[in-house]
Amino acid sequence: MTTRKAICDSDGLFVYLKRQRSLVEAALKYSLPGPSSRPATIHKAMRYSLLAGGKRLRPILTLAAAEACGAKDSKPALPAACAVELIHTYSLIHDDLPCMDDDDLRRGQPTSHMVFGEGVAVLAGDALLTRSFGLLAEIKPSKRYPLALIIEEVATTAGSLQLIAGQVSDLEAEGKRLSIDDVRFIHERKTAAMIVLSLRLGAMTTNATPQQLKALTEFGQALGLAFQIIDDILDVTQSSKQLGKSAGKDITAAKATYPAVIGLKASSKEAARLTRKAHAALKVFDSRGERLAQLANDLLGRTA
Ligand code: GRG
Repeated sequence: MTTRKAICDSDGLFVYLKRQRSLVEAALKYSLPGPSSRPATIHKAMRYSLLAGGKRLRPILTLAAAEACGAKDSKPALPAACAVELIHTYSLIHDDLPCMDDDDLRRGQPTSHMVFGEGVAVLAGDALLTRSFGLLAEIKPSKRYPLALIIEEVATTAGSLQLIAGQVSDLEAEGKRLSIDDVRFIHERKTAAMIVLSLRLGAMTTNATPQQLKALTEFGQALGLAFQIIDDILDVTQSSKQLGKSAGKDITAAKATYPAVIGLKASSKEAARLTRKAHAALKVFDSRGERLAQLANDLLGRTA
């Protein structure tokens, strides 16, 4: 049996991430109509935001979850991995719109509406979300998880009870004094839900056992919250150049964040505590959970 140490040594995280990113990038390129498909503007806009880089965290988590559940090959999980990245990119395009966060920089380049105008940016987001369901239809369902169940889960996560619930609560919270429970409510929906979904899709396409699915859900809940707390911290401590998006916006817009409510030091401690909690959830995977554990550590230490 492969030991934890053997997995780390055989392929360092840096090499692993590079390989997984290029796999995801190649699949994303083919996931959309070509840039000259008529009308070219919408397809250019979709590709502009989707192929602008980004960490590709969510699809990488989908693939890593599949591996943790025993997948020998990334292929069966790839349509789901691409689908979560399309949904994530749609949410970024819409979040940047003047009627939302009104941002002009994303993934190190001008935001969609700055380049294509608001109308096309709204439609590019809509079209990415719609296309994600087309990709889900390409999943070869495993025994335990029929396609209808997968689609229902994605729709619920991207819908008014999770992702959009987080965004609405975030908009309504601007300028208000919130408790840490209120901030957690927003972060769990706006950020953690998509991270949980990414992991669960990897598990479901690999016919995970209920125990494995539960463990990945717990891992994702803790990791997702830690990820957003770190994002809040980086917004205060890093430059726009470093982040590839506008830094310092949370304070300007009086956003509900962990540092605003409990301070920077306590926020860092909470992110570290949640990362330890995420690690604990991986117990059931033994050495197969090592990649996910490494990813959680990497995210805790990230600077962009
Ligand atoms: C449905 C309009 C609409 C919004 C949904 C997800 C969301 C709410 C808005 C996106 C903006 C935002 C600040 C979300 C929080 C999650 C987050 C930290 C996103 C950035 O994710 P990264 O850092 O980005 O993984 P890259 O560019 O690396 O993919």
